[in-house]
Formats: sequence, C-alpha cells, structure tokens
Amino acid sequence: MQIVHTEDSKRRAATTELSGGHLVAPFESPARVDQVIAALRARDSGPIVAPTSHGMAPIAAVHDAGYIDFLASAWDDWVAAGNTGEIIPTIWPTRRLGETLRSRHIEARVGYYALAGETSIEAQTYEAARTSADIALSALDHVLATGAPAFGLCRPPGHHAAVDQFGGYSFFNNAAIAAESARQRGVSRVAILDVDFHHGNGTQQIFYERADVSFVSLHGDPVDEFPYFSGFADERGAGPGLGYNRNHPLPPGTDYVVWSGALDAALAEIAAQAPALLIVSLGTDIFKDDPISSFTLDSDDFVDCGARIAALGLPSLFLLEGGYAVAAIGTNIANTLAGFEAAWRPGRS
Ligand code: SP5
Ligand code: ZN
Repeated sequence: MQIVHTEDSKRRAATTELSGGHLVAPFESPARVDQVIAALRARDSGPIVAPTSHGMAPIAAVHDAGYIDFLASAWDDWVAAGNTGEIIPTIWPTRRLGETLRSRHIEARVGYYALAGETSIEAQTYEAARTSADIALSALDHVLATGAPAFGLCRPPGHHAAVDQFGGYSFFNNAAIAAESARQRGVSRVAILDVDFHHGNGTQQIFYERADVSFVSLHGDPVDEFPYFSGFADERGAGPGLGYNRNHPLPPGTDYVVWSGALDAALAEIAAQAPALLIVSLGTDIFKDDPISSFTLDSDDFVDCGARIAALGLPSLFLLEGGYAVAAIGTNIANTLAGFEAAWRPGRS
C-alpha cells in the first residue's frame, strides 16, 4: 500500500497536556510516528513517499477563515503578550457567558477557538497541522489517480477539529479536508468510517447537514468518554444530511466480539449509501493497552478489522488518528493495513 510520510510530522513537540490536574507529557507524541514508520518499513508494507504541498485552499474549504488566522498567529500573539509557557485555554464562551468573539485578547481568542483544554499549542503547531493536511491530501491524490489504497501517516490527528475549533489533539480535520477535496474533484459520494476510540465530533459537525459525505463512527459512549458532548446514537444528521451521520457508542471494556459486530453494522450502513470513496479515520486507541481508552482489542484483531473493511471493495484512504500505546501502535497500524490488503479486491460491493 502507498504510504505518505514525512519527518516533518514530528515537528509539533508540545511538552504539556493538562490531565488529571497535572501538566503531563502529551500522549500524542512524535514517537508515535517513529513506531508506525518503523513497523511499516519492517513489514515492507509499501512505497513510502513524501507529501506535496496543496496550499491553503483545501483547508479553507473546510475551516473558518478566522480560525485559520488564529492558528497561524496564535503562538506569536501569545509570546507577544508576555507568556512563556505553551498555550492552554483558560476561559471559554460557555453558555452563561457569551457566544461571540469581541475581545482582541489572545486569552479570549484561545478559548473561543478551543473545544477542550488538554491540547496545548506550541511554536510549530500551525505548520505541523498544515503538513498533516498535506499528508492526507497527497494520499488522496494516489487513491484518485490509481484506485489503489493509500495510508497517510498524519500527525497531528484531525477528527476532533471542527469548522472553527481545535482540541482532542486535533487542529485541522485531515479526513474532512480529504473528503471535501475528493468531492470538489468529482467523487460523487464519500463515506468516512471512524474507528478511533473517541467520537470524531469535528468530522460529524463539518458534514452534519450533508448527504454527499457521510460519517459513520464506532467509539466509547460519550456518557463515559471524551468528547462527552457529542457521539450519541440519536445524532443522525440534519436537513439533507438526515440519515448520513451514524454513531455506534459502545460501553467501557468493549471487546472485539462486540466491537466487530458494531463494525459490521457500520459497514452495512456505508454499503447502503453506495459511496465512491471510503476514508478511514484510523485510530488504534481501541487497543487493550491504550493508556487513555477502555476497549480490549488485541493486535491480531486489527488484521481482521482491516479484512472486514476491505470487503466493501471501495477505493480506500486510511488516515492516522489516535493510538497512544506507543510500543504497539506500529504493529497495530501495520496489521490493519496488511489485513486490508490481503482481502481487498476493487469493485467488490
Ligand atoms: C485523536 C484522539 O484520539 N484524541 C483524543 C483526545 C482525548 N483527550 C482527553 C482524554 C481524557 C482522558 N483522560 C484519561 C486520563 C488517563 N489517566
Ligand atoms: Zn482517539
């Protein structure tokens, strides 16, 4: 399988994450990239190519202009205000306080554009987020040009990033940017399958009222798990998009028997939508040893997961999302792609 990767995806190197009342080393670390690429090389999983620059237009097609400007200048504005640590939001326009951004202060802008407080911004974050989108878009180029599958080793992840919000380690929504780009390049309908442990609230929000890009997600039930306010089964889309958003919340401790049953249901929903392209938001934080998650998949289960996805027979683009058991992330990603490739035949569905 074609693999898109650059060492530039390690440029974001935040040192803080607000967790349990402490500032800890971020779970979403550059070491994840090293582990994934080492495993893919060791398995000879496919040619590894560098991304090409796609400019800002595909990002601006998904994200709010004020949000993009905020991310571009946030670090300089933060430093100019006299701050010496990383950017961590401290105040939000919560429902009793206000909804609009009228302050010019960097603290206000940070909170306005943040959906969670665990994700610090540092000096390289904007450039790293741009690189991650380029990785997704370059992998998409390969799928559209050849019909063959591709994997974008995206970092930082993207699926929590909404039209105008960062959080959950996400800044630009790589899967959404790729989906929208595919639509603009003539792909009739795109399905996004999100298997990351966490609900892809950003992807859901971006396409909630659209039928041309569907979003189907398996995740920890938001009554128990981040992002807590999004990912419930009754969120099914709105307007023309009604029925094209499908959530499969699952309880803590979910094992592969239950999880794969939900996957089959999700795959049947996607098949019924007859998409021309599948984008998989591939988070391996469903693994049993993940430090912030609660499902119990084993490394071997990822092989079967890949094979089940392959049965759709769709042109497929895999993009890395979460997965924080660093020692196992390479094996889990390589297993998923290997299981997919062994079973995939074009045009099966
Ligand atoms: C892309 C992605 O997987 N983002 C996930 C972001 C989750 N961040 C908040 C996690 C809060 C869980 N707290 C667990 C503490 C473990 N000691
Ligand atoms: Zn996740």
